[in-house]
Amino acid sequence: MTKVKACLFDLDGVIVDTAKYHYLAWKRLASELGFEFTEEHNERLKGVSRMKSLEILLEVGHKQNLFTEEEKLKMAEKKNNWYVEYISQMDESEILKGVKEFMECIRANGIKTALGSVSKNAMTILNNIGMVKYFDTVIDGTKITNAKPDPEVFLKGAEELGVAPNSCVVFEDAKAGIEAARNAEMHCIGVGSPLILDKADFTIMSFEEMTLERLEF
Ligand code: B16
Ligand code: MG
Repeated sequence: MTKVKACLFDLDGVIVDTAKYHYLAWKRLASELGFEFTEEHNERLKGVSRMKSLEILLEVGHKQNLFTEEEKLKMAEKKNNWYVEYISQMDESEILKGVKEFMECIRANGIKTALGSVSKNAMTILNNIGMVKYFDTVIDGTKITNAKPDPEVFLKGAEELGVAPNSCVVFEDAKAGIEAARNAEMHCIGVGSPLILDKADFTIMSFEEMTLERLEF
């Protein structure tokens, strides 16, 4: 049995539900481009990088190959400006249930913690919700070159913590993130539906279900 020495947390969908703000901003862009973008479409963007998300959105609207790289960068910037406006209103009331209690418990028991997010806005969010102090290290979209499912974000986190990958567990809400954890050869707990996150070791619906005892593999 392996005893876990470090927990790596995804941000969007695990610590806070920023997916709703990403959705609002992408929907607004789609609407400007003249097509509908539904919540079901939005599922495909979870854990995916900003530019890859734009490609998926354009595919949904049958508008791929219509724009130059420069135009696409402008669109992504526009979406991000709206998103930044939405997240500037966030505060600690948006931290998902049980997250703080679980993190306090593991840290008190000597388990290290890292953030592993591909978002370039991760530090803004952590500052707004007052959670910077809960992490021994933060790896975000400004520190990596390869988005999930590439394992870079989690491998970098483990390296900075000085913990071997097989003693790490990743908490993830997205298929791409679970795949990244698997590619890093780490344990993985899905946050969300077991039907969607079927490659996780097990899933929880909320951190209120998590205990120290469940961190043994
Ligand atoms: P940004 P995570 C991801 O964060 C989101 O799930 C994904 O929807 C978003 O496109 C991506 O960050 C990039 O975010 O545009 O803020 O740089 O789930 O890895 O914490
Ligand atoms: Mg996520």
